[in-house]
Amino acid sequence: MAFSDDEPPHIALLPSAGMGHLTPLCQQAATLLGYGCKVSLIVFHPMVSSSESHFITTFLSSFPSIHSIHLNITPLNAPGDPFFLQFESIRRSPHLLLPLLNSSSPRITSLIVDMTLASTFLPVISSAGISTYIFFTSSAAMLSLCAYFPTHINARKISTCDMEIPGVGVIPKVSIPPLLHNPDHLFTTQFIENSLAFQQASGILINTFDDLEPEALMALNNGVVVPGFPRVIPVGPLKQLFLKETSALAWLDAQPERSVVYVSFGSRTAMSVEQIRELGVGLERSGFRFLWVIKTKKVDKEEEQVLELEEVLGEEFMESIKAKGSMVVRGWVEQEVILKHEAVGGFVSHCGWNSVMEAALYGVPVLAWPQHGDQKMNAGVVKRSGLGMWVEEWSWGGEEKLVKGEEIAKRVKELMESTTVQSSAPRVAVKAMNAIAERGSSRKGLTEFIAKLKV
Ligand code: UDP
Ligand code: G50
Repeated sequence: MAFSDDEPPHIALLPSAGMGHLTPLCQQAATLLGYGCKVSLIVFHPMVSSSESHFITTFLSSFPSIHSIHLNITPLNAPGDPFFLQFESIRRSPHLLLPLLNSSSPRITSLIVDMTLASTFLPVISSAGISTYIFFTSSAAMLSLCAYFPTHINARKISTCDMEIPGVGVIPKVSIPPLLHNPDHLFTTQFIENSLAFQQASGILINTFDDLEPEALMALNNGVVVPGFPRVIPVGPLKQLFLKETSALAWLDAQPERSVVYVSFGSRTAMSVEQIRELGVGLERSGFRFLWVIKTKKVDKEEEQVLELEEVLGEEFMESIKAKGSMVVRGWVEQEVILKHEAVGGFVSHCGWNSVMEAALYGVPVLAWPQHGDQKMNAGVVKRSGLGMWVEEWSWGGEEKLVKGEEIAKRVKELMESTTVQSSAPRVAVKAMNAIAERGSSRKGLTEFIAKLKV
């Protein structure tokens, strides 16, 4: 892209904690670099998980022209979700960033900040004369909920009932992120403050595309959800980075086309041992070969201190998995490589938004099993778009009642054998590819965004 006076805009990106936030912001950084922008990435240390530290090291060495700004923060010593606590420590650090932004050369013209950090960074950055954009790493459905939430709370005082989002529809109480039912929770106060701060932003970039979520995007951009809401710019699916090979590749290469079920609940979801065992039974009884990534701890660093897989699943089961040619792994796999592989015919997913967008890009049918947070909102998108199916009775990760192996087997078979979902998911991939092709909606949105950045 050519810039008017040969001076490209200098954009700084500010990711938040967790792979689900770090990955999309880095993907966006790589894309902007490809468009000829000067790009800086702000990195806070120490990070919560080993996956984040490994990822950032590989990313920065793969893109040496991305300038990195490293800042040290003091982790909060308090009980609670380590990722949410890290959000909070970063949220308390805008003063560390300000002098660096002011002294950067060439001058930083715009900042793209993760939505979880918006309310504390936006006022400080804007006062330095830098235009600020939000990056929303979840679905447009979730953005509409987030945008409307302060109004909903004001009208109802409590969030214990269904929520009607103007232009989007009624969100049943059970689909609202559970923490939002507690108005005193740190996550909820951050959520409301961020939502209100969005209104001060110059725009909101989001990893989705027009054809995937037309209603929610239209309602947001027509001011139906919140009058005067900033422009929401869908830029997804994001550029895949393919930083590493994955250990499962050789195994996948040996499998027939569309024959494997890939099972993963993202980077930070640990299921109960009981539910893991039922899932194992279900996968086996489905009769399909599977590639299953198991996590028993929320933070990967703690994974070494826990039970061996044999202890979780039983030696007999592990033997039987081996004999039938399936694969169980613990720890990190390169999901992009797996979903792109032609041997994969279905994805049992928690519906973290990045996973949903990756499945959409490669047309892999999803069996949605939301575990917490925004994942039911995302599972709704999976179902409505034809990308996959969602068994709503399973509830949050089988938390209220264990989902039995028999039931899981039935649904996995349905996922792999249903001609409806097996043909509708690839159609979603065609739309995803169109969105990022020349003259596609996401490509257009991004080009217009870059063109508007003042130098
Ligand atoms: N991911 C991966 N390998 C793993 C687990 C996760 O590559 O073993 C990637 C996945 O492809 C996605 C991100 O990490 O890009 C996880 O984000 P998502 O929104 O799907 O879920 P979260 O981990 O935030 O719950
Ligand atoms: C992560 C998580 C739970 C959860 C969400 C996560 C979201 C996304 C939207 O990202 O709901 C969001 C907006 C503003 C904010 C936090 C999250 O401050 O584990 O619900």
